[in-house]
Amino acid sequence: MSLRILGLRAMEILDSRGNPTVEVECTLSDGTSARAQVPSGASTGRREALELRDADPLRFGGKGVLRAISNVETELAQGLRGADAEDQTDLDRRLIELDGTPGKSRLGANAILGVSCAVARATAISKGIPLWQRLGEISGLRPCLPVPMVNIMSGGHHAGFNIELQDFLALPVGLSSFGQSLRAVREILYATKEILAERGLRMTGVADEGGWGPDLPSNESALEVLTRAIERAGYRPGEQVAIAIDAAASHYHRDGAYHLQSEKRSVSTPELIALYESWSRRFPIVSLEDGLDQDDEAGWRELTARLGGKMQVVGDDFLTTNPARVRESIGFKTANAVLVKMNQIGTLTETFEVVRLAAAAGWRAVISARSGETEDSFLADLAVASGAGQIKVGATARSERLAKYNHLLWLERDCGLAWPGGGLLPPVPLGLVGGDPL
Ligand code: 2PG
Ligand code: MG
Repeated sequence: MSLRILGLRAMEILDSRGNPTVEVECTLSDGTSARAQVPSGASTGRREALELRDADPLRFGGKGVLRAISNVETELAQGLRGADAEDQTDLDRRLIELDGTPGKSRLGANAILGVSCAVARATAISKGIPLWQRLGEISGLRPCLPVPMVNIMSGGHHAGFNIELQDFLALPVGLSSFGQSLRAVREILYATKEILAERGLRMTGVADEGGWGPDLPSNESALEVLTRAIERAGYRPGEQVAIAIDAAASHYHRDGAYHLQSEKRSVSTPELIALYESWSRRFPIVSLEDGLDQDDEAGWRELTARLGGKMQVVGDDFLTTNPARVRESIGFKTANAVLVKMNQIGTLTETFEVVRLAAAAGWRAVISARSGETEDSFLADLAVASGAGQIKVGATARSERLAKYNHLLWLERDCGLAWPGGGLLPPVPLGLVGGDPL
């Protein structure tokens, strides 16, 4: 007899920033039940599916999610009662139809995603298979371990706009296992702390994703510090560990210019592209996310033409895990990689559709957490099942991040999964590693 959905419950829980978010519990006809927690971003793209919040100023400053909770327990529970839990595609289609809006704004993408994930997990448990395997059945993609793209220093929305670029990450492109890669980035995180302290940039806390949020003199200085930290930790920059940037450029783009206030200057699109080019000649950068504003289509095309041959040009706010946007971008050559965040689109089916589109176009995909995360390790299984080969979760600190990394350590040991390793990314041209002294 097929597995049916018996009931859905939801809870208003707190995320890693202490903001309310949604957790959904799904119970199946055989009595199995499982839960899934929904993350939440801070630097969100304009076209993301809607995260439904109550806007009641008397609760959590308006950030409560009781309406989303109630939507799960009433409309969604009634609408899905008796549905085939093993047919995730049909289930996600029904979720989309029940909502009935293009941006999932009536019932909330937070409510809908919670249901989509909780059903998948309950089904895995009921079938007695690991979650990554169940997600692999759904995705139809070839599973592999992901290389971790790890936050070391933060700026922008994640660190009070100390500097403008949001995320400076270490990407272990040339190590031979997930475990070794995790160790390397953890050592680089602490080497960075040492260097910052030597320069008098002590910090009392960490930024939203567990890395450091120092008051650096410029955006470029973060690249210089990170390159040195890779060396100090004993790794060869560019060869063993490279650099990824999430510029999150939409968040300081106004009136046609990018305002780098920490450096007291504003730059145009061509100037910013030239800056990235000059950085790519001096630092081992292999990935650039949201290098330009989410609406600067022409700029993205130019950026991809100029830098796409030597690095990943990744769309996050620009593409918002939206299959239609990704399809368009593939056609117009406005990027060559996509950041994949489940809650930007709201169902598992659409999330995997984006990865499949990327794979078919020869693009890369990076499975990503949000800056507001939970202790749920679902994303680790999703990354494996998608075969994307890269995961971005934040620093190797704070348990909402480590829940994913630590789970991947076990998957590496137990599941015989392929390791994409060094062949994953374009090599940094010889002679361009190390970064010139500033
Ligand atoms: C991003 C994410 C994660 P947020 O921009 O890539 O780093 O941040 O969840 O705040 O959108
Ligand atoms: Mg981003």
